[in-house]
Amino acid sequence: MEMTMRWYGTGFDTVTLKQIRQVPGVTGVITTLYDTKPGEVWSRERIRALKDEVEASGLHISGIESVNIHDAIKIGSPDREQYIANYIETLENLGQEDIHMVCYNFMPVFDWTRTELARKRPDGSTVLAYTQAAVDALDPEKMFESIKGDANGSILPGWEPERMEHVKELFEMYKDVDEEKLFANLVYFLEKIMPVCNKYDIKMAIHPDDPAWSVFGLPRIIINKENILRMMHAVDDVHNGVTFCSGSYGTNLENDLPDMIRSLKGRIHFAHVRNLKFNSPDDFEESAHLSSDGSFDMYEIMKALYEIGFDGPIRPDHGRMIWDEVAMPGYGLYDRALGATYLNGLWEAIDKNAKRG
Ligand code: CS2
Ligand code: MN
Repeated sequence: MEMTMRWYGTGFDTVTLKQIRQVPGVTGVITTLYDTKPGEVWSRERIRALKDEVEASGLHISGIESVNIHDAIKIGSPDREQYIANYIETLENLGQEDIHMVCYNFMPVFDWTRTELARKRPDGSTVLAYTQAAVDALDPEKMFESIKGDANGSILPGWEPERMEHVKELFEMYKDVDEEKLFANLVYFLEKIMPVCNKYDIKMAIHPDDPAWSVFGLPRIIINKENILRMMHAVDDVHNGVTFCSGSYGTNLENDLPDMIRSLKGRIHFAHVRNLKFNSPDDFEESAHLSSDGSFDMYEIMKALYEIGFDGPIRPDHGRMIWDEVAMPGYGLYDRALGATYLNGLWEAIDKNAKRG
């Protein structure tokens, strides 16, 4: 594996490449062109400029998170052909710039959903949290309004204000899309992009739905072992792969994370590793990465990744806000750096133990 951190780009991220470079063991970043809209073609020039900037800091681009999918593709409307063609062109440009891993998601309307961006914990840190009761009581159109005040002035991934202004219309467009239709639209998209992925060896890595169940009545499919394996078989090409995000699959306590990892051997191209602390099955908060701070056994998760021979990029996922840092919720420097170091420590121990037999 290669330890990486997510970086949103100059002008969007409060964390600098120089700071990331100083986190021990981190050699790459997972980045994006944050100001492009879903459906837009990424030009080769812009990709090259991003690459040059990252490389000048002594790091390199380990993959893209995300090239977002236009709603027309998820809905399956006639204009999807144009958006798929644009996506292929973006992949072509990424491939020509020697970038080989692309993370994306197939969630309708909202990307991840949390009900609080700054829940205070006993140690004074703040974390993202989710309570089902709050979602049930909320009008989806107000969701964006209700959380944006806690975002420390940043634009949250997947929650771009321009899109959120049209939430009502978006819901309307998805009204005939059920789980089966969404799945068929995903397969349709993947079949169309596989040739360019094969040509440039680009590994597509789908991010799970977060939380791993339907919210506001919208269909959600990347939620458990059965569905993800169905997707892997439907398009049985190594370039159709997975971002294994422990914090997203882990929202459903019925998902056995190490078992899921083992069942996806050879198809995990990217890993997000973070912990959650459950206060009840439908109230959780994003704790520190350490096993003892949350509900997951992080050692078992890392060991499963090690045992399947995972060799792609891995990153700490959301971190807590600590030491008075002001940053995009989940994406401060300090707690993610602690997370990266902890995950590297687990990996070193697992590796040495395995080698000593
Ligand atoms: C990420 C997702 O910040 C996060 O929760 O894990 O936003 C992820 O980047 C996207 O779903 C992938 O397209
Ligand atoms: Mn994730």
